[in-house]
Amino acid sequence: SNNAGSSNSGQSSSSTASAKSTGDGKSYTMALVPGLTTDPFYITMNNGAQAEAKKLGVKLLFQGATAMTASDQLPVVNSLISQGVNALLVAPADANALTPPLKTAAQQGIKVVTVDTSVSDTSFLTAAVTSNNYQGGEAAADALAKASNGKGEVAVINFDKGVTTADARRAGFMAEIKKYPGMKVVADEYCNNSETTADSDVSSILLAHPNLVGVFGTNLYAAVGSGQAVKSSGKAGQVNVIAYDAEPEEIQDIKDGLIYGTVAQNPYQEGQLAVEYAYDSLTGKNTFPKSTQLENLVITKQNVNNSSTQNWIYAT
Ligand code: T6T
Repeated sequence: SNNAGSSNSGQSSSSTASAKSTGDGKSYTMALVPGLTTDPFYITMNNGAQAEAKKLGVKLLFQGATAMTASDQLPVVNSLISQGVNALLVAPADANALTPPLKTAAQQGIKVVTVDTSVSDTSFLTAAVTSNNYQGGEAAADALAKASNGKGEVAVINFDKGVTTADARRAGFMAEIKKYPGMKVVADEYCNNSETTADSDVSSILLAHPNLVGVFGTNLYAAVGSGQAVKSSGKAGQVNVIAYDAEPEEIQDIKDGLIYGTVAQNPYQEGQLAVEYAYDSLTGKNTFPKSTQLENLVITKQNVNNSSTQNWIYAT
């Protein structure tokens, strides 16, 4: 207790007091809690959110962990609630584990907006902003079927279980791939957001299924790791990788023929909208949609160099 100005304790301090002054509509403090702070997807989202916050004169914190787990997010969320932020924009790392503190926050008048991932019980949310992840999974299945002329064995490398985006992508993929009678899913695994695990999973799958024609990596870590495994097995071009997201490395992999295509999202706009809707709610303008699903863009060698595609590439 040597410096009141740097207090993180949640006790009264000047920064806590200003974050709580909700009456004037001018000094709102919001916090964006991403899935993980080091991920280009969430970095791009933060860029969009900060741009919108600046426009509206809102203070926006960006706080989270470097691992996408509920246990890493819980202390961050709890600390922001006790600091008295006006709005929490959060990408929950689990569809259920974050619900109790988020619900408490909403009961205290904090606007809770999920962005990217969400929660199973959405009743207490101010808004939910995400991409159409089910459609993204379907689009991945169509791209994989196209790349392999509608036949062959394929694998799915999911990034996590119990995360709404991951589960929706997998569900969309599994439903759509059934429409191709020649395609068969022979492996359905989880890499826990680790490129290294995705790499070793796919290396084993390639040994067990020498006729494999394709892999769907359901986020950037799953996809980049899958691409590495295909490359080191010497099967680039023979085993088609369909990725998710549009990190610069994935875009380069498409140009190099290591990844056949990717389902790109628009995290910048997700961040913008989350701030906008939270602000609208705080200022009593309740005309925004409660649930928003943005469109994806499938990027392949065909359109990777188009000027309109360049806007979809994530920041790092
Ligand atoms: O695919 C995105 C995001 O949509 C997902 O929820 C978690 O992984 C990413 O952040 C990419 O790493």
